[in-house]
Amino acid sequence: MDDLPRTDLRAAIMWHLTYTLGKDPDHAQLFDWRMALSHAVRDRIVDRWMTATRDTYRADAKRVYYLSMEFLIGRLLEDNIVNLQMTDQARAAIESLGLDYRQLLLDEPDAALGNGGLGRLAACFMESLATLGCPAYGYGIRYEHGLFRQSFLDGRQQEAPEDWLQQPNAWEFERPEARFTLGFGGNILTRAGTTRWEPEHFVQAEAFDTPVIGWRGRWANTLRLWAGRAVNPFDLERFNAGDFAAAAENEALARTISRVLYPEDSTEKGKYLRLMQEYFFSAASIRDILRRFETAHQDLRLLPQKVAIQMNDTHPAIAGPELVRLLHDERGLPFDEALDIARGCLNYTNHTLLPEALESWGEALFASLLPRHLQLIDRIDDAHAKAHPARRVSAHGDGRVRMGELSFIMSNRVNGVAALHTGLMKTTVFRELNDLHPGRIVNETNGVTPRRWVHSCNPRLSALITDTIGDGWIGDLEKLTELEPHIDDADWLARFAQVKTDNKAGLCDWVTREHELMLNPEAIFDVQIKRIHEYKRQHLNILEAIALWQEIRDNPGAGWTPRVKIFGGKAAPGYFFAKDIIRLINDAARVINADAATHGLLQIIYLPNYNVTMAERLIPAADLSEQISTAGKEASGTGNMKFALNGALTIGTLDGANVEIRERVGKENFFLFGMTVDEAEARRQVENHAAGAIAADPRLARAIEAIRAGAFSPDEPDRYAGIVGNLTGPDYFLVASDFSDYWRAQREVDQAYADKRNWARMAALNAARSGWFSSDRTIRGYMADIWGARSLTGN
Ligand code: NBY
Repeated sequence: MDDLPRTDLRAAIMWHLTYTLGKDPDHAQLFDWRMALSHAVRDRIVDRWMTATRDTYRADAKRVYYLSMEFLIGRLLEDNIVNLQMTDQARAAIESLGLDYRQLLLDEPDAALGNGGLGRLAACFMESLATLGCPAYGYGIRYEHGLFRQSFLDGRQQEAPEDWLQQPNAWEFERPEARFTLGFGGNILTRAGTTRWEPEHFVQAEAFDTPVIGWRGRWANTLRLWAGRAVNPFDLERFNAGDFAAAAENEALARTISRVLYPEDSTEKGKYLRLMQEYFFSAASIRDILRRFETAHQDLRLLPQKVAIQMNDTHPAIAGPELVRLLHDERGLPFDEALDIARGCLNYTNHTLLPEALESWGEALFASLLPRHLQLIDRIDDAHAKAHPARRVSAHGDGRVRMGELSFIMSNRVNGVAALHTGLMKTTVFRELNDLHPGRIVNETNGVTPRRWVHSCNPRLSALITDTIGDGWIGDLEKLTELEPHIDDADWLARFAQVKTDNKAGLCDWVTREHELMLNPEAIFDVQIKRIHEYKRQHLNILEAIALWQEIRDNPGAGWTPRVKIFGGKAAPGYFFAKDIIRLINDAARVINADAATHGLLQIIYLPNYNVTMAERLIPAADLSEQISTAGKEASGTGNMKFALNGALTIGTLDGANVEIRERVGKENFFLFGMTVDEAEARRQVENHAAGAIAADPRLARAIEAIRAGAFSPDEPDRYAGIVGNLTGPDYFLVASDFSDYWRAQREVDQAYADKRNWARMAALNAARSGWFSSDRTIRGYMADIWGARSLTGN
């Protein structure tokens, strides 16, 4: 057996094909080649990874721990190749083997361990933490099944299990020795003044580590995901007695904990297994953090100097009481000291103000699973009430345990994810707590990693930018402002416009291949991709499309700007209104696309199974980014940033980070419409506001009437009675009241697009001025304002 070749990538691929995959090149499939390349790339990460770990120990540096139920990673092979700056080498090696490089990259399944923005943010943060050389660990769950696969049957969403681990995962290292046994249920014993929890059921958490390499390969961190394992996997007694299924029952139950990602991203379901998952991953992570700390330190009071823990939403909130329990019950520190230490380490990011999304648990369910934690939460509440006697805000009360309050009380810093959202946190859900703890709430506006969301996904744009200003922008995105002077150069602007044209052509090819549909490449590519939600208002978008269709039919010769409306996104399986919206879009698309009268002028396509990889295809080809949530409801948005960076113009409301995007790109380069937060609040108080808006806008009235009369569901005319009833009745998200202004803004888009040159100029200004929305900038903010962490690579 030859040694593994260390420098020649092609030879390393051949080596791994033989010795890691056990395949003869003559019989190797695309999968085998991809695995062989992945292993060869992984080898090149590992040395860097181990030195980074050693450097951290040696410097005794503060470590950041990012606890998140979700990491929406997508594919990793290209990310890793790009960050190691091996793209040319990898392509050449693969092509020399007679294979197609892109095809090989596309063979990798998406790691879809998240629902949407929250999970994707965690993945961008991991990449930026490594880029900045900040010693950090991501902690989460190694779900066997990520977010479900979506397909359409007669326009209706169908869900099928996702299976990314059917194939071996080249990036992870299983750590059978890194296990913690976790308890559930049971009793609390008090003896001689000390209290201990004696759980009844036990499961083990086993670690799987994935290295995360930063830009230019200077630093690597660890993403540690926990998998459920049985303490006693197999009951030999039962097996010998002939009860084979029961013999393996323990194992099956334990594995259930990490079996599936819950697909609900906005309504709190209060499920028993969900709370088990939350405790499982939080408790395993906290134990791992303490273990690592105790290998270097004896004095637990130093913990806040060495450890910063970020809770991504309230899902890991139980980490607070668990840390207090370990310090107090298990290590014997006085309760108040344990609480102070825990609070010195913990921080909490809020991602939503929607009341129905705030986690809370019935106390009976909570006590049945975590009896000791409920007691400790009461003591935490008491300590808080003692320190702030004037007002009573508690985590436990009225028969419920509220994770938002718990997280806030247990945190050193609490942050929102965009300026508007952070302001609203202070005046709405956390008003009282903010009064008690002024200064605890801070803002850290979201960002996205430029490596994946510009450089990799948009190679044409990346090449143009690098050709213009050098490649420094990839690691320092605010350098994009250096593009501005070139925008007035007609030749340069033509090249910029050509990038979009080529990307659109590429998307057209893909849509034709995959969906047998021809898109008009001259049209505005108008894209709304995100989870389906009433507050995100995909129904506002489709209503406008229907009204536009009717208007074009009335007046076909009016010089319409052609449009392709592209939708993508999944609905939570139990969110029936969202599923109706999906079906309506598909029904309307079928009728409108078949209409010869509007052919070439208006097309609607709903791409099934939207995921990270699809976003990477769509965003570079978009002209128009739909960010049309009801003001005050979208905490930030991150898709909005990706579109702007890739030269799409936004049509949007004053919501979330749209506000900051508009400030930066300039209001003349942004299509603003709709009510402000205050106007929306006031509008809701107006009696029959929806009916009033409909009566005042004949276009809106006609579009709703078409839906009501079954124009898009002739076989079942009242199919959309629910949607129509909502739009004409309560309309909490103010679709009707914002419609007229949305229509106006859309016609401005039409006008602007007709002037190709000026459109390109506006698009280029969006790209040049959006560099602030890099997650590198966001992470620097967390490091300085929240974690007190420093870079070990001088970044
Ligand atoms: O987090 C999103 C926000 O809606 C978006 O505005 C923001 O940009 C993004 C990052 O800060 N929230 C989100 O994606 N939430 C979830 O995916 C989610 C998932 C699970 C649950 C709740 C929300 N859950 O309760 O299980």
